[in-house]
Amino acid sequence: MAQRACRGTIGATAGVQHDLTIHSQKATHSMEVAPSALDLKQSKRLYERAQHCIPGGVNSPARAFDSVGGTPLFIERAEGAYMEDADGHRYLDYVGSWGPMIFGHAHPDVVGAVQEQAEASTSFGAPTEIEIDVAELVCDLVPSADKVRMVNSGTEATMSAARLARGYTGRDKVIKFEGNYHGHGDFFLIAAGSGPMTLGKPDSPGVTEGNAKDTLLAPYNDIDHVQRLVEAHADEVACIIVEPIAGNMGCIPPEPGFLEGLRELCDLHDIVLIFDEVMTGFRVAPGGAQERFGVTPDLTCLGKIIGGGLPVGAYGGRKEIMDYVAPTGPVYQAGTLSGNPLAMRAGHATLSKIAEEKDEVYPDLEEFGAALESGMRQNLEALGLDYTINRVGAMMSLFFTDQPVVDQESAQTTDTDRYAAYFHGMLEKGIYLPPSQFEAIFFGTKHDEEALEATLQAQRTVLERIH
Ligand code: KE4
Repeated sequence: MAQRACRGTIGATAGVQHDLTIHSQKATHSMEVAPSALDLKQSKRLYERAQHCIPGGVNSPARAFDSVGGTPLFIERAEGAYMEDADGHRYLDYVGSWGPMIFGHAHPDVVGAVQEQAEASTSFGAPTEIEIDVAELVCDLVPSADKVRMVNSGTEATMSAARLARGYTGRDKVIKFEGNYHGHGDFFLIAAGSGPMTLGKPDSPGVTEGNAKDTLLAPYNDIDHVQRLVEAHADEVACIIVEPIAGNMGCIPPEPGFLEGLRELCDLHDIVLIFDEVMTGFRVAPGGAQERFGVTPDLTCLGKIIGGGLPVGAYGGRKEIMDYVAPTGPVYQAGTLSGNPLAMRAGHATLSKIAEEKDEVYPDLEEFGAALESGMRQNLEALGLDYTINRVGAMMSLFFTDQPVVDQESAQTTDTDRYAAYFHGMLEKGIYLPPSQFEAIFFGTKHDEEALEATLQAQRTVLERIH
């Protein structure tokens, strides 16, 4: 394909060492790493080209390799649990598009549904039956969902849910947790996890004081701190939004009593409890973390798996709250492609499999996860390493710290340089992990015995080499 220079190209001066610096003004947070043993000629060429037209050469910062260094891999195709990059290297995928691929890449049910819908057009901007089918599936699977509204991303879902809580209660303040990431909505980009935490900038420029003042922060798993916040701002707090299992500091489970405590505080003070299940929804149980832990929020935000790899988000909850959403109620929210039939067909194919096969899917995911965790613990023990592993079902993290990891502060005791070396070592062994210590790994139903053995063998070799 002919390469065109984008407008305003200021002339690239190729980075001397690792192609990490295309323009002198590139952020200085990039890691300097040993050049990968992998031949990444095509990814490097594409990365160089991308940076002239796309900020950082990526359409989401989490895909950049800034915190681990090196060249982001440009992926060409994927099937099942495996992906192939532009240089023809094949990897076992533990990112899964950051969660959606619970049934593996290019599942025939999803591909077939999308192909069929595309031939009948991809979007009408009018209601369709498939949207009802998906909404009914969500309401059947998710305990808190009497009604649900489709949007196009997890960010839209959380922004809309918070606005709805404010409109329903007439209150302004939102309580969130340090290290939780709820997408890039202004009032959530404060002490945020995921990319902001990875890049060491948990608070983003551009978020105004006006927004920030209505966002109150508490450490994850610290119910006493939340109680003090609520009592200090009792009649001002519209909602508490929480990742019921944190995944954006790496994987951090809720401590016993944490979610229950939030539920009690919200009941006592008429505060809307929002579970951000964009990551955990349909992953840790058919009904997400709220089913797994038996705590039902007032509103739930969904994403990732719900779209089967196409852009879908959703928020749902108690009927009396959801009926405040336009056009039934006064809280406005809209979207040109919300619930579009193409994405709905992919979501329906995925959620139908979950509904029909849940008695096999989740035990299988638990079996793989338990075996992976046990094998990793054996590797650590054999090497005399006392690192922390957190896992809930099909999401987990290995933290390069000997501290228990229960919140953002303890997550930050991890050795991120050691993680970077681990990341690249595993990549060279054909294992694709998230390019950040502060992301969870995900696996799905296509991760089999062969994948388990390959992962554990690679890990044993790499951990030995980097210590
Ligand atoms: P999206 O707007 O990216 O669809 O969803 C935002 C979001 C909301 N809530 C939770 C709990 C999330 O994990 C996310 C997005 N997760 C990140 C990975 N940790 C997406 C990857 C990316 O930003 O590229």
